[in-house]
Amino acid sequence: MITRRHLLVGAAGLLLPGCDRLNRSDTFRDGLRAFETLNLKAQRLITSRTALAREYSPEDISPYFRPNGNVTPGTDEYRLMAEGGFASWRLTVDGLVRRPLSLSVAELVDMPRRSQITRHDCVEGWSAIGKWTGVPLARLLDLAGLGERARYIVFHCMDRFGARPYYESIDLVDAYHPQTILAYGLNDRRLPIPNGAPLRLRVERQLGYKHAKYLARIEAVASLEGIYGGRGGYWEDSNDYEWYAGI
Ligand SMILES: Nc1nc2c(c(=O)[nH]1)N[C@H]1C(S)=C(S)[C@@H](COP(=O)(O)O)O[C@H]1N2
Ligand SMILES: [Mo]
Repeated sequence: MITRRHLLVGAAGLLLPGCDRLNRSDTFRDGLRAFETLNLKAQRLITSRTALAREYSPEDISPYFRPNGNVTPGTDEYRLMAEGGFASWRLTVDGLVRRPLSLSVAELVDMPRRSQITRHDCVEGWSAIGKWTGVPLARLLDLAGLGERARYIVFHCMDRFGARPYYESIDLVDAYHPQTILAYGLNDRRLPIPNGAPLRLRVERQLGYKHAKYLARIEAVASLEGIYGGRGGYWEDSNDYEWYAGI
């Protein structure tokens, strides 16, 4: 991965040997100018991935947060869990991690939390503003100890479309973004079933379909190859949706 530091160190490195002599060369100066432009472009690119999504104020919250896609996993197993207030549900964190985790809702609620009021944009052409509360994904990944070969985080859901389970994936830039949270709260209440109870992903720099609901398992992987259709998500596999759905 190219970091901003690499780029800056690279630029400084160019200036070190025999500055005076080199500065007299027009070719060198042109080259340096081109490099600076490239550096600036690369830096903007990185900044745009790490920038925060806009956060709104409580007055902006939509009176009704429209549910979309599956509005329940619809299985007997899920119905039983829901009846028991999701006390028997666990989130598994595994794959390329040093310490696999199994966490209850109560344990997640006890962890450091973040709330954010953001706008959800669906490709189908609607938006809604909601207040989400949950655990920063970065916290969980640090707790599990992400392995060195890990490049993507895969979110396995409890619902399906026909035979295909819903799933999604993001890279580590988004996984460690401060607004990427696993939400158990919507508008200061427990997450309703239609919106993904007991836990759903919020990845605020991307479109609605990336925000996986009904989470059961988070898996750290080196590659998306071999996971279902290999394109990193249910809609990516079945309908050619973009894997990176930036907004
Ligand atoms: N597990 C699961 N996650 C999902 C979906 C789904 O059908 N199943 N639909 C996606 C789509 S297209 C959108 S727009 C949002 C909708 O979230 P909402 O139901 O809270 O509005 O969830 C996304 N995450
Ligand atoms: Mo959507």
